[in-house]
Amino acid sequence: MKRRTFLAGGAGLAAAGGLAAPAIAQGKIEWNIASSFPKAAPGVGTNVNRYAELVSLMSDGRMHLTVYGAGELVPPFSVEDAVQQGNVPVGHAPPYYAAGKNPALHWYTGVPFGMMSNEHYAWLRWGGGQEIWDEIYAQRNLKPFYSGNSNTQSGGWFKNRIEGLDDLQGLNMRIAGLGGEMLRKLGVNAVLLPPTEIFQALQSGAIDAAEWVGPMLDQAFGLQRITKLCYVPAYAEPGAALAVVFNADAWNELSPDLQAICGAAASAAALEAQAQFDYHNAQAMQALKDEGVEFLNFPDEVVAAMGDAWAQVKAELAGQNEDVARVLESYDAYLEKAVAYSRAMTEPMLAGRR
Ligand code: PYR
Repeated sequence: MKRRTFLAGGAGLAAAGGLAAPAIAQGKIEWNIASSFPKAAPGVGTNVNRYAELVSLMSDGRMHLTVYGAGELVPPFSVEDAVQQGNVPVGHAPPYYAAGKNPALHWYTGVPFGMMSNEHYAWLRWGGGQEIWDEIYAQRNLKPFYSGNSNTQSGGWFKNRIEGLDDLQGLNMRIAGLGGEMLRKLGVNAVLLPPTEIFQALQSGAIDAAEWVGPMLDQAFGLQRITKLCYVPAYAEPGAALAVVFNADAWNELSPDLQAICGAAASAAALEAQAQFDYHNAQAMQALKDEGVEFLNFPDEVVAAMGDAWAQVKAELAGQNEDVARVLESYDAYLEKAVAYSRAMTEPMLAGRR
């Protein structure tokens, strides 16, 4: 692949359609960062804004990232492609929005019945997950960083009650990630719409149900104005990670101290995001209940069928490419121990709370 220059005169990006500000002026790096999400959205939008702010503060203004939200520079599901092609040096997206390129990317956002946010970061940081991620992304000239997690999501907003498996047949549902593949096996017509189209599609009747994130973001997007039935938790998305991704040529042109700052800013933004989701999801859940929303659990037969369907999806994907096989081996090795640990520590703790 032809290498693109990001710093020397800014010619690379300027030539690519003027999408970015000139890369360097008087020693100052001025780059754009394109997000998959509306930049005013709580959680996902806060995360990219805070990342850019931290980079600027930590570099004492030597590096400035201008944030562009969903669709402002590139469409929400094309962020990683745009970064790979060098049309923008940095992106912000959940890796599974690019899983059409490689299904292994699903495990870098979240998978059904998989890791929750704390476990996911533990795997990335200490369990070898980041090393495999770096290698997979290097194939596409990208350098990824974990920048946060929504924590366990809501299973979806449904227009009608789900009392058994029959109620899923033929249901048109917006859902992201491998949860969509899992539900397809149970008769759901799963569709992936960009976040900004969910409200309209649910309101118009184009879809009968929608999974987005969790109480804070679902409330911000107004889903409670369309239906009062919200099923929890999302077995499809026990956690969903966000990432900041650099074009590797751009990354390699940064000085070591700026590289360290860009990495540390992602970790700091991740910690803040986790706290923001935890705090405001709890607030929003109560506010939504006060508005008449019912938080319901999926019936046992539906949960059991989802588990079986997920086992099938996973078995089908396992043989698809070497990256999936490597990720699965590493991910599942830690997940097994993490589940045993949380059964011993977290579940009794939660059960004992009054
Ligand atoms: C979604 O698109 O559903 C996310 O959770 C990010």
